[in-house]
Amino acid sequence: MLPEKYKEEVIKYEELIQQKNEITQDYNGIYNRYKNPVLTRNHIPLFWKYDLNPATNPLFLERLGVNAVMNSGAIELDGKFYLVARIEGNDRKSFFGVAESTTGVDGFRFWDYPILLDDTCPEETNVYDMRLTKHEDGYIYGVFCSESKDKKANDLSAAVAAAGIVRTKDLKTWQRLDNLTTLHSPQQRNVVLHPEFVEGKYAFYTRPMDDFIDTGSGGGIGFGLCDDIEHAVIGEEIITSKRKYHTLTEAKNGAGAVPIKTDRGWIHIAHGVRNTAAGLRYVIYAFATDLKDPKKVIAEPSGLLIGPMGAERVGDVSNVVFTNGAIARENGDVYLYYASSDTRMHVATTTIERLLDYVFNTPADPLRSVECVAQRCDLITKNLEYLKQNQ
Ligand code: M1P
Repeated sequence: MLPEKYKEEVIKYEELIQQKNEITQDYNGIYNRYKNPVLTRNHIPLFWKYDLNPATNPLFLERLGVNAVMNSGAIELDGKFYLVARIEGNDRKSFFGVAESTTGVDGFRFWDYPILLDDTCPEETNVYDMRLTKHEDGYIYGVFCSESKDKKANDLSAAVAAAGIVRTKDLKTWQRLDNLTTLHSPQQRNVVLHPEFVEGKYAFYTRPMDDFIDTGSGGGIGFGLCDDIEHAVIGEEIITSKRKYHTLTEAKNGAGAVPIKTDRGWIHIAHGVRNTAAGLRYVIYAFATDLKDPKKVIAEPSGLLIGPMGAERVGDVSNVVFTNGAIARENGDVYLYYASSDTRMHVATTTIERLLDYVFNTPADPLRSVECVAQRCDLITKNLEYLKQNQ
């Protein structure tokens, strides 16, 4: 017999999954935000957390709780929306699970089992933040952070971040490949595989780092080529989107979603980090690169695209929004998936047309207050003139 409490919890769970999402009142013309997160820890199936058998769990206690569902890779397959979410257990270890929806803004439901990766790295303690690339070679690649203890450092929390690589055709069977080796960067996180060959090679956006938290001398988002995806090695990493003083990327930045191909260039949705008295603040920003040379930045709108708002500001790591997945549909609709405060997943919807307008027509950051005011005064003057003539 199933416990009565289980039946009550199933009703609450089904109500949550079937809850319709709504666009909020916030307007910026660039994208819509939504009232409800698309994935939270409450979206985790009860049978992942409870032992349902009263003989072994007479008090119906949660046995393996889940703390957060966040940073998710995203992909559309056969008209359905899939998120490969980072699920963090109460034990602090993260793993991946596939959640599926027909609308992309609500109704996400996890498949019965999380993804069990091949155990090929005995040193690996944690995995997280998978980016999903539909590559022109026919595979879907998942590139994620593979974290191990740094045994050389005299600090219990010291860790080493590397990029793990898996591939699949159906999100069900995954083949683990060698971790990425970057010859000139001791650590890597936020690595993204470009969807097309560049100069006949696999192309990765990297994030050169000297240390697990600090990027140190790493100047921004890197770009490197490799011949063999099964044993991927990158030599030179050329910086594409640079970190800049007194901007949102001052402390660090990192590639986010797989770049979106448009007729005017690749649109990149990334994250930038600055330090504050309250700790690191993570926001999402966008830029465009050249269609033929995807490392060459051709448009850099000023400022942030998405920043944490309202309840998004609070969570396990507060004041953070982070993206590692977007879906651009054939009809031009774009779904940007982002996590808030390392706790839950949201969606923002827009279109290629609006993203292109934003990326190419938002003025660039002049980098100094006085010039930023001049930029704004120029807009005000034009608007006041226009209002005078049209009222
Ligand atoms: O806690 C915020 C984010 O911190 C890391 O991002 P970065 O490597 O740019 O510092 C990641 O671990 C990410 O998972 C996390 O959301």
